[in-house]
Amino acid sequence: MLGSVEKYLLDKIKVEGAIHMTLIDPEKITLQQASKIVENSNDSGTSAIMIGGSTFISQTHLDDVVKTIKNTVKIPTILFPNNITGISRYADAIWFMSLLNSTDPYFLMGAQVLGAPLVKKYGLEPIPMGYVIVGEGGTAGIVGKAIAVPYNKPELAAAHALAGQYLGMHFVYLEGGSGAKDPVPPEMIQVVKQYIDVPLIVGGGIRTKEQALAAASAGADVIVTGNIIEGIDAGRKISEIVESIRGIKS
Ligand code: 1GP
Repeated sequence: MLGSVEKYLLDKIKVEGAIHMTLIDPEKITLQQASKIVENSNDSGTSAIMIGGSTFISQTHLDDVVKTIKNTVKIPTILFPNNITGISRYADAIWFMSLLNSTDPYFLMGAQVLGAPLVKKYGLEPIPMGYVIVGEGGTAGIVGKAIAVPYNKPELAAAHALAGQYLGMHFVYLEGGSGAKDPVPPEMIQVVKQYIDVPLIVGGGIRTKEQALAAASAGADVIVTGNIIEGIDAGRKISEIVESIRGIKS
């Protein structure tokens, strides 16, 4: 049985083609900023708000950020945790993820074992996702002790993604790293997409509608942007991205 958030995402991808999600890093913002950012993205057509960062976050602040976001938008809130401290009872769902190219068992299965009982206790909807760090990998790659797959080795990224699917992950995420100079190249997205049947999420360094369109045309089902919401005119930028990828079916 699929949970309601996962069903919503799958239906949206089926009907609309590639969709966009907004990533909020609670470490970087105050509550006032959170509410302003989300207000801006309210009419932008973004499909869900992901909440998570790569380093430490106070649990109280995370809870407050999630509550503020939930009071401001109707779309689902999905936790994107880097550790068990990234779990809040106030969200709708959680990417229940494993960092497939981590060299540390903690990020493959350790944190998941510690977090699973909390997910159940809080009634969060877990959405199984295989997370693969590629390219520069950014802070997520360093903190997660990943051996990042270089952009010129798309078949290796595909092998990770397929292994994730075979292990039962419902989504695969190719992560170029927040703020990456170059987003995941379309060639890598294309190769990965040929291997897997589950929806493909792509993020890291996507700043323009052209980059979003290139990723969606190559086969990304979900485009995630984080950094751009912190800039001026964020709502308009997100609308442009949403519009550019609408109707692109993989
Ligand atoms: C990071 O993929 C996301 O986890 C988003 O990256 O902040 O560069 O948009 P940006």
